Amino acid sequence: MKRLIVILFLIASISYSQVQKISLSDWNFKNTKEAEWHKANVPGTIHTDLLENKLIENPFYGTTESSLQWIEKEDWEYTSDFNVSEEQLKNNCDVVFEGLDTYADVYINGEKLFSANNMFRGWRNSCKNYFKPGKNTMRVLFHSPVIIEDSLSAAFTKETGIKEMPGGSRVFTRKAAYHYGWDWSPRFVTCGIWRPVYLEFYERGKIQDVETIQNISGNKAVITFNIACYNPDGYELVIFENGKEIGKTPAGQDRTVISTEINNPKLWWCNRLGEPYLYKYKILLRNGKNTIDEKSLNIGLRTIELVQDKDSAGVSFYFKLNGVPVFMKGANFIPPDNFLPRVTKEKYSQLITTAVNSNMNMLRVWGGGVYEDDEFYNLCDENGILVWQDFMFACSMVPIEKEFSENVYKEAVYNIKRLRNHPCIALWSGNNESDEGWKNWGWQNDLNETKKKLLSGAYENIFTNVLPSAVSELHKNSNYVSSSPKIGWGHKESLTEGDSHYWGVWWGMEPFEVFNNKVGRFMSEYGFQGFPNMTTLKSFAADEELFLYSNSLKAHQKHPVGFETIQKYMEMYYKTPSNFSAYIMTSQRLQAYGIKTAIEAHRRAKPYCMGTLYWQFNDCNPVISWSGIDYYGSPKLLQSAVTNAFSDILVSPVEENGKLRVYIVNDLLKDIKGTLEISIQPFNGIRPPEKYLFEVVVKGNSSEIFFEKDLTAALKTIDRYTDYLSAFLITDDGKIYSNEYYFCKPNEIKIIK
Ligand code: BMA
Repeated sequence: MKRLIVILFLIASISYSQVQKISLSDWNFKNTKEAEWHKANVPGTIHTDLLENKLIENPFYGTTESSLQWIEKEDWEYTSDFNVSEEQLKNNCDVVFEGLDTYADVYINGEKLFSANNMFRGWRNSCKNYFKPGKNTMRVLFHSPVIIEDSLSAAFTKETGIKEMPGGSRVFTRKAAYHYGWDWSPRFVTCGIWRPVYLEFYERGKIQDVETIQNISGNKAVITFNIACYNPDGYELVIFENGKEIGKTPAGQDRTVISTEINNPKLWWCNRLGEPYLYKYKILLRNGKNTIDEKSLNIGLRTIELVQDKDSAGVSFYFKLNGVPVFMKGANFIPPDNFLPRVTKEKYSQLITTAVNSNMNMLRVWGGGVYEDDEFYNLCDENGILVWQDFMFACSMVPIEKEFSENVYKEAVYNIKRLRNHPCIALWSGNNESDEGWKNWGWQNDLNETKKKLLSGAYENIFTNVLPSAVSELHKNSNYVSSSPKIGWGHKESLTEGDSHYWGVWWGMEPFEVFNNKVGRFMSEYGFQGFPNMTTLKSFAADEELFLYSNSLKAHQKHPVGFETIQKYMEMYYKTPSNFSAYIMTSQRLQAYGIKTAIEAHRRAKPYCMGTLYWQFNDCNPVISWSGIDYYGSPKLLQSAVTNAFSDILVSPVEENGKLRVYIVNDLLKDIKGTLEISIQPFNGIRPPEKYLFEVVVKGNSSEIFFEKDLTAALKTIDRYTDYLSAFLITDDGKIYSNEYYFCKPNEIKIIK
């Protein structure tokens, strides 16, 4: 009875003037060439639907990937039946697809509503006139992306005489680049309704979009809400701040601007530097007591400025958060699955929690993936993780057609509007390594001047015109760079100006020690592979396949010479075990050792260098890759190594310029007092340690040398192979930061002489 009353109350309180959102979740799918329909999951992908229906094997298992390549060449269709009432039909109705991957025609009751051609855009279309009372049918027809892009590519070659677009024919489709395979991803060119789809019925009002602009000066902050509504009857807008009504105004037909002032605002800070405080706002569109529509927003008050100033060394690259230069510590984030609708809120939460616990304050959403789901950015807001957001372009040039750049503009508008109110967004970046590719990877070799001009013109248009104009128009006070890195790693300027991807280690086969010298202004990529843990390997390889170069392992090593590279470095630094599980652990030790070396070098070089983001944070499939946490969330040794190397205070011993030095890097904004204890001693304890004790004051936001000894003199008493150095900073408030230093490579250490 009680339940019945509640239901009756609910029905009574839903007046039709309210915006009604109805998810379409009951779908079937089939290959267009076949007759049989199967149950589909929406949001979903064709691969996961085929898997759920047991029509294919697990795409990640063994060598299955190669046998599933036929899927990308087929056309697939999805249908859903749903009811619409006479009552609902009196209202306006939009059908909203938050994501369609990629070339899709959408029909209602046999009539075409629209066609989609961009995975990164959401699609809203008025559909009232397509509906009838009772049963209605929605049909979505997905065309094979590879067939379309191959024909676009052939037309491009015919028109321009250019053999191939740098990046290949995938570049003609606005779809996640890693779907086509990457050096850590299998190739699954999937399709599907990958984000939620729903109907929205509304009668006489709707909040369409809210832009917030903040102005913080002194101890006052002003937030301006720029609200777009459909509002033919002039309903009022009411704003609540942390649950309290703070303003009310009749809403305009089109735009309404409301401002609110906050005295002594609590600022939003990144992880480890303060609280990522969020003011909670709710905006209601109201007709008397009836709420017609509402929007919730969490606003973090902060300023974020990318400083690129000429200086005596070159050009700086650092972020000022709330006016303070902040050293960025983090990694490159890739999509957490090949099949994106499987990425749950829990998965995002696990990843962001790892970032927070690893002392990170920034993640770079890399341009060959996707603009992540809202949930990712909400978690970054709540946890103080700043986001370097690439636009979705990686390692390619771009098509020359006007339609392409118009499509990109619409994609930029959609995503900037979706993300601009998040305090976590620190930077918009045009692309990943396309500028570097154009200048350094031989893409221009076979091109005459006219062809070069054609391609560079299209590039310039997108990255120095279309995208930055969209950013400056729609996201006030934000930052934009056209490409990451600014200059390729083969050029010396890559270490003196802008951000840098340093791949001399790994791709260039240079030893880890080179990380100590190749330090740029902001290290936005560098990395080294490590095998995932045994349970992860066992998830795709049968026991008898658990050895190097087995078919299953080869299918999960996507780098052309990945195994060989790991092996060469292992021989440089460790004893190569013959036992497979010991080999895996040694590869993880090797990876951790290399990346620790890099991070410490970058941090010691502060403020010359002001950021370090290693490649790569996570995985999209169980694979041998550069990640610190694997597809299942299982950490490699790298993750604990970076947690230590990213700690607020780092004690870092090093041999440099003929000296033995111990640095202390303090990323906190306050001075730290304590005792620095250094001891140099043999592993076997046959000699008493050489000890040094200093009272130290480590200035806030600094990196300084606190111990220095001439190396030749020091080596008179130190034996490189049997001795090690340990350094402890014991702060006056009782915290301990420590590090160890070996005077030789790990495989040269002699514990007992
Ligand atoms: C970087 C990235 C990716 C790649 C990684 C490892 O340059 O931008 O393109 O996966 O190197 O090779």
